[in-house]
Amino acid sequence: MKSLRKVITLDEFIFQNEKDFPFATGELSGLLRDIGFAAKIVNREVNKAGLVDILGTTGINNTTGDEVKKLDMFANEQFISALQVSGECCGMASEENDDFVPITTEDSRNAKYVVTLDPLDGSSNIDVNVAIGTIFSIYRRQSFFGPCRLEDFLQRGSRQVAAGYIIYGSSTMMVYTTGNGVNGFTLDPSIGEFCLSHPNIKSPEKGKIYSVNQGNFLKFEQPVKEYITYCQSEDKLSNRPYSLRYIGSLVGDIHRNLMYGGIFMYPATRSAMQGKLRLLYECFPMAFIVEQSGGKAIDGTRRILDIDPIELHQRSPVFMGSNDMVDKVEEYMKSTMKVTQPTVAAVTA
Ligand code: AHM
Ligand code: MG
Repeated sequence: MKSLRKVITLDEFIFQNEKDFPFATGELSGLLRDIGFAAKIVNREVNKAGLVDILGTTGINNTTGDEVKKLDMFANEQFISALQVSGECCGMASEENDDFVPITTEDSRNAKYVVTLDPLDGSSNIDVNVAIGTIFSIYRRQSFFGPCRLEDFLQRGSRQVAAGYIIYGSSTMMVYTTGNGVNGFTLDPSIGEFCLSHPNIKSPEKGKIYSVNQGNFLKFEQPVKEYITYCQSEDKLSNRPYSLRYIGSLVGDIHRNLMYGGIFMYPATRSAMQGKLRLLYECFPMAFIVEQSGGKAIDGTRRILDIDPIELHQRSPVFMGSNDMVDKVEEYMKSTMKVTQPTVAAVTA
């Protein structure tokens, strides 16, 4: 007879794990459940994207200049309203909004947490059925009470209490961490529940995939070019050349590399010295997940999670994934810096 395994739903898992945190009051659990619920609604609309008149652009540009698609706005509104009624969160900052949104209702204004959010990342892929995703981070507020303030959002990545993503792909998954490993849940559409499918995700130590927009090659800094050339060159011992895989959808690229091992890079270019990706909405949460799965995330020379943000929509170059690959690119970045930085003797001569 086929052995039966108990299905653990996201809600059950969150509840079980709450008991492992001493003094847990259930607020963080409530918040994670609310995010999971909003994700199901967004998933329903993403699945219908080809059918209803929700596709196409609004013609409006978001804060960082990208064209906003209708589905982005729907996802943004959906997550904002889920958080507004949650009662566990005093404000949120979204990639789609210029400024943070305080929640000032009686229930929420003194709540402990703030959330940062990229409601629908990779939106240029919506029209062509490629995986897209939602990315979120949760922080404990810095201010003590009353409406949240900017300082509540401008915290370094290492202060995240939880982070996760939802991937709307061939199946829909929610992957998250509360700093105690990474777990993945697949949405079973027949029962409408996220079920634990990938417990304790560990990214392979050694990767074989590099993910980068290679069209920008000529615009990259020299050490990045050299690292890419290293990935392409033959070496039996280290299993090179590595395979290039790039969807252009951060959640999809990171999720695949988490499963198979690899490095994701969005380096600085001549025209975008800070790269493209946003520190708060994309780099911090993904770096937290990657580190919690055993990997590493840097901006070239610094640990991503140690960067102190100075503005909500700040961007950062990013290199993250399997340890051995990130170590290698860091070696290239640091060795070139040593060569190009003038020594004290040279300066004083
Ligand atoms: P978005 O937030 O406007 O959707 O842009 C972010 C996306 C990421 O998902 C992806 O990693 C990156 O942009 C791809 O950029 P490019 O097309 O320049 O390679
Ligand atoms: Mg984005």
